[in-house]
Amino acid sequence: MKKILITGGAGFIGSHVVRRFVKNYPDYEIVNLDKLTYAGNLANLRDIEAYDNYRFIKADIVDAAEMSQLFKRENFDAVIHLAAESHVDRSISDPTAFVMTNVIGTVNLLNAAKDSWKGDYERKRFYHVSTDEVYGALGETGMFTEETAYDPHSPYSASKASSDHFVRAYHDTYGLDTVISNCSNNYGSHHFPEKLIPLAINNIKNELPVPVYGKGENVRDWLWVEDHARAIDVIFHKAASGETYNIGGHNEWKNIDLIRLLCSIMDKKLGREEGASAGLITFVTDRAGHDLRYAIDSTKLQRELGWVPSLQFEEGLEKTVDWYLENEKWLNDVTSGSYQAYYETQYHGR
Ligand code: NAD
Ligand code: TDX
Repeated sequence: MKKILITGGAGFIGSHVVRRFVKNYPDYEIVNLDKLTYAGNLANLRDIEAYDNYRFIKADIVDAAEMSQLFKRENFDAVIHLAAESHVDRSISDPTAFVMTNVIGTVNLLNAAKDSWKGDYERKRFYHVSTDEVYGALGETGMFTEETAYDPHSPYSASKASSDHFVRAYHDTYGLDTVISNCSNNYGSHHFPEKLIPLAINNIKNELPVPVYGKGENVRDWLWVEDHARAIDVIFHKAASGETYNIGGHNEWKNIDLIRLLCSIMDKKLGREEGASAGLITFVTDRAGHDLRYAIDSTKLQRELGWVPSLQFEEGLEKTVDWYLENEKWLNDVTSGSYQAYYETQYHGR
């Protein structure tokens, strides 16, 4: 029996991790803690919310006193920490929110874990979920390995890099059992439509302009979210204390090529003439400090822990489109209200 705190479980990746652990480990007690910001949505977990081994707590990781009381009361065996402000564009308009949640929130959890475990870290674990963006940007060649020096450029990646450093510092200073993974861009169901793929699906569906930053030359390495959740499962159970693993799909796409592929898939699904949706592509002002290319070398994870991605991108993208087309209510619910205001500010006049 293990009692595991998963933070950010109502978000995109967190909901896939919670679902996987609740279903695959009936003898674990899974506690999902989430503030339910604009990005958190309990509808993501409807299918598992009635499971006996699942519980939800609404709380803010920035509240140090609440985190401390919670850990003392619950006596968790492990933490899988995903709660974060996660959107680069929002970090450019409001960096402080990213420092609060991603840096202060992480330190609050580390302190609460350290204090409640009182130096006895046997069979305890603090797993921090991070991003490839901490490594900065690549040119035309090369890949990020676990040895690549940190070089974050956006307020988002700077806040994630800082949180990674704190996690390592708690391992090195206090002996806390920590693991970190740095993953590339995820895609799949339940992805909030402020990020490229779900935003483009939503706009193509509604025949709205599909905004591509700059010339669409930037490259991202895309991984199916359920492959990420499976990697987290493997690392959580098998990694040695203090380890770091990169997670990625060896699946690099220029943004413009990805959007063209998406348009073609959606033309077929929506019964539109081939090429019709590509006419919606609109080049807009580039993101400030836009990292050119990310590419993850996940050889260490494959070699040491035997994880490999399961799904080809074309197949995964088609599955993702199907999910959005079948879950119109989910999409309509999350794009009503404050989403409209965000969209107007982010893209108006761009
Ligand atoms: P998301 O924005 O979809 O979800 C974040 C969740 O955290 C939301 O449910 C939100 O309500 C919650 N949250 C935010 N602030 C909180 C706070 N102060 N207290 C408690 N809960 C709070 O993010 P995501 O895309 O699912 O990313 C999850 C994690 O994975 C993040 O740490 C992110 O940095 C990392 N990551 C994401 C990607 C990606 O492609 N999306 C890739 C690599 C790593
Ligand atoms: O409207 C858009 N047009 C566009 O061209 C948006 C929203 C994005 N883009 C570009 C910017 C990036 O090059 O598409 C690429 C992907 O953008 P995002 O979906 O915002 O993702 P990215 O900035 O790469 O960051 C993501 O991957 C790493 C997640 O949001 C992070 O949480 C994760 O750590």
